[in-house]
Amino acid sequence: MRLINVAAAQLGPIQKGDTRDAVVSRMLALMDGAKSRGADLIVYPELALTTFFPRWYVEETAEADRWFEKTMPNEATAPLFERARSYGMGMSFGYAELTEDGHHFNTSILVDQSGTIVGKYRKTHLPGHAEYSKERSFQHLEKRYFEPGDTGFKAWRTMGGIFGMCICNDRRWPETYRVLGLQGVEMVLIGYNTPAVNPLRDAEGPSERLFHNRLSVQAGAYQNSAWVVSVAKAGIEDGHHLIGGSLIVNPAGEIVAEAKTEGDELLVHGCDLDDTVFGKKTVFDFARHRRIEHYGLISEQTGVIAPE
Ligand code: CDV
Repeated sequence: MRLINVAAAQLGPIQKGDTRDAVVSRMLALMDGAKSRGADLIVYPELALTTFFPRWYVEETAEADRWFEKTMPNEATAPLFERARSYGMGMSFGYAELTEDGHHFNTSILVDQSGTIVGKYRKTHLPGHAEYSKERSFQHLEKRYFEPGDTGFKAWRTMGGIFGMCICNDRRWPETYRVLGLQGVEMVLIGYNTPAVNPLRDAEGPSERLFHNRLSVQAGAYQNSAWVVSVAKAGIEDGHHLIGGSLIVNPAGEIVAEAKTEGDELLVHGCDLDDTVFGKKTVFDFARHRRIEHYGLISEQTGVIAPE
């Protein structure tokens, strides 16, 4: 048995005017709660330190730099690193990263139980659009403020297992989990900010979005025989509704814990990393069953080319 007690730390809404310090205080309160429930690892959502700023259009993108972190850890986040280290707790959270040479990424980090950043992932699948959109009832400007990530989907051996990360929209793409699965990933950590409605299609509302969240995460877990911990920033943020529905899913694809609120909420579950072995040695024993001679299109072609 290789037990890791994981805390999915869902955050409720963060308003435009909220300071980093106020957010970090809430994150620390969740970490204290996780400690009292014996957590070894705490997972926070995408862009955990700020409001979901890609919903706001600014003409000069440099004005959006105030939402970005130039270093990590930094003054605002140092208390998270210190407390996690003092608790011997691993940690993962997302933030907007501005690199020294001026690149902008939607990033997540994995911090081990000694407080060292052992993994960094930059979001690959950026949804939304780059210019102001009149057709939408609200903006989703990730393509304006971020570049597609340059890290790819890497897995890291740490904390007694093999861990990978992806961010929000990445969770909807089977390629994400499979690239991690091919590195033997045992636990995938995901953070998300998912608007409760589609700005182009009124019919797609909160229950459908929660369904797609479960569907994607459960499929990714099952098809790669890995634990998946998927954590929301939720609730009414700056007047805009984000779904909750944070999940911990086992390697059989079953939900073992699910958030009930749209506020700050902790899910804690003991995950045995050895539970990944059965699926990896049977139905999803990739080395025995995959037929890569038929998968070429997946990496050769981006969009659909229908038969004549
Ligand atoms: N932050 C995101 O990546 N959100 C997308 C929305 C735009 C659909 C998501 O996949 O949840």
